[in-house]
Amino acid sequence: MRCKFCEKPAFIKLHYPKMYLCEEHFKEYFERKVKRTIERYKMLKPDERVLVVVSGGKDSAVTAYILKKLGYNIECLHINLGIGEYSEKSEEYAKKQCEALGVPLHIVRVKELFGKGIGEVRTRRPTCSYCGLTKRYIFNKFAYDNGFDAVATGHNLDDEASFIFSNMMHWNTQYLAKQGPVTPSQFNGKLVKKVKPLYEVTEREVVAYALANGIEYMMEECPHAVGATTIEYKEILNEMEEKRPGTKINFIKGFLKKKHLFEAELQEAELRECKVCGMPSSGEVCSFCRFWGLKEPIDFKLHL
Ligand code: Q46
Ligand code: ZN
Ligand code: ZN
Repeated sequence: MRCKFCEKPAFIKLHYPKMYLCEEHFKEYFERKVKRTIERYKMLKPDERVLVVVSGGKDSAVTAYILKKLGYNIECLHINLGIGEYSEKSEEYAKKQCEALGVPLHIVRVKELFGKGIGEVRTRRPTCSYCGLTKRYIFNKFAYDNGFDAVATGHNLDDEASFIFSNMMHWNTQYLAKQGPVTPSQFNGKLVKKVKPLYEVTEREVVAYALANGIEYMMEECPHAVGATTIEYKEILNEMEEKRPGTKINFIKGFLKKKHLFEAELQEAELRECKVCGMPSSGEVCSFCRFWGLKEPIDFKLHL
């Protein structure tokens, strides 16, 4: 098969829209699509300082790569979760990726902060639940302490569609109301704006783009991800996508149109300042400080 736009052999067959593309035209297509996503949802202004959270995996690596290519002012943050060899390897990949891009990389290690890694805490809380809480707090506080205008994460279309699908299955309207490609800055800037530039590209396209650009990334899954139900939802959506190309993107777009229905149900908890760290919290002490038993805030300010 040949590329739709030139004589070169096809590098990829896209299912929606259905077409064959050579490597060069696929790169162009992917970059144009991400650029359009950023513009459509008004994610970033050209002069904003953006912190990209890089895990070592493909999605965040591609996010950093493409934002740099599109001319954004980016720096990267890697959070080493302290999950044994998995975290050591992930950090190595994050370093390689940022070196190849020529972008500053900051590293925060959970084990250095608390003496324990994710998965080593004795708690009734599920591992992924406090892992998520910890990551979200650290990247937001890091961005706030260092004056970044936005945090970019690598969530792709498959992640978003499966997340919305699973939350609909459980009618978690509170979560649904808060989902989207952009979360604006709130609470006097203490909650930094969050953006997802890969919101409209599929996982398959991200893998192909990484391959086309020689981006190396960590392929192993986190040991705690095994058996996660989100993987099952992804499989169901992939099956539907195969039968009806466009299922995922239409699902997401439909959701964004109807999101106001969930927003109407939203009971916004009154936010106040956490007594320990001063960051937004629904209770007297925020869930991060409570979980890790902090007595003083962690200061991530870089002393350059
Ligand atoms: S939440 Fe859970 Fe992930 Fe944290 S413990 Fe591993 S699988 S890394 S995206
Ligand atoms: Zn071509
Ligand atoms: Zn706190």
